[in-house]
Amino acid sequence: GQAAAEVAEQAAGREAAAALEADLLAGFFDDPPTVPPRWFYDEKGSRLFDQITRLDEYYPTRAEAEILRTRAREIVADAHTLVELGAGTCEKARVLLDVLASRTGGAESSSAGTTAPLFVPVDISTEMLAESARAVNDEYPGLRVEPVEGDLTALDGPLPGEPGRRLLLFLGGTVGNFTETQRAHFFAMIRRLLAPGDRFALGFDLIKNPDRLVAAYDDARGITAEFNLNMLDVITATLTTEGLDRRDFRHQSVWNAPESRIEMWLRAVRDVRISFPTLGLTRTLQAGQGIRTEIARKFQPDVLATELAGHGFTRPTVWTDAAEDFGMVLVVV
Ligand code: AVI
Repeated sequence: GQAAAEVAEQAAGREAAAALEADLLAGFFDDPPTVPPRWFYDEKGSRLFDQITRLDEYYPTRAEAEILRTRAREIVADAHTLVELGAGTCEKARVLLDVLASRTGGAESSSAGTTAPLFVPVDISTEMLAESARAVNDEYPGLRVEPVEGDLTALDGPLPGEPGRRLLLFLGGTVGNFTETQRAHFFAMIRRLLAPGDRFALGFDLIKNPDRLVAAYDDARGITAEFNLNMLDVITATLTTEGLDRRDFRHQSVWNAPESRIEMWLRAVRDVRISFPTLGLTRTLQAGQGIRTEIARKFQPDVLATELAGHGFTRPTVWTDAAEDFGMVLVVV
């Protein structure tokens, strides 16, 4: 009943506070201070990100959709299971699900003794996962849907589906939000999850004119600024803080050419002093000093194919959209 729900909510709140404390200890007291991007995504942050994907300035979502649309058959090929990491609303994978569902006899094939193709959305947000899995289930009666709840950087398998006929998807260019080390861990984890014959499709953003890159992360309507500043609200809602006030910060999007990445910063507009009583720690920032909240690495077309080869993936295919704004690499185990 209600009491049980409250207890569960309190436990989730304590867990979130502990996770945020660990993330702050790992980066907020460094120079520069950093907070990982996962703290953007409370309900409001997820809604703002959804708006970002439809902004004029934010081309990645549309460019990737173009690749998926034009290459859907090649990407799905003879896969029988489609696993999507960070599936969210499952919107991006639909054009691939269309192919997966159409190619099979649906109910016919199951009566013939073979199982229906399988879709496995993986996401950390339980509610969104349940909701979008239900929607896919209703829309594609010929598919089985088996949602998996989990942190996509720490999956330990085994993955559902027939080994050798699985296609793992990691879309949206989220790989760009990882550091080089995080990326190496991630690729090693993916390789462990997959079996010979399984394939992996990865969407990534391409290097381009810095003005366009900066604008994609600093739109005229200020949606991305609000998305960035919302992180401070998420922090104060998750943990007891003193002196942390979003009015003391402004959003900034910077192209870091040597690192080939966009960086999102929250710049202090005056001297601030932020305390975390449960950590017993205080951090001061002078006016102009910033907190780095996200990196978004942009790649040369072949870089990830080469990195993936180092992790035991073979036979890379690389596609881009017609404007060459965004790329996708497909590799085989
Ligand atoms: C989720 N990720 C791929 C987005 C990106 O483009 O790096 C997050 C984002 N941050 C600001 N705008 C979008």
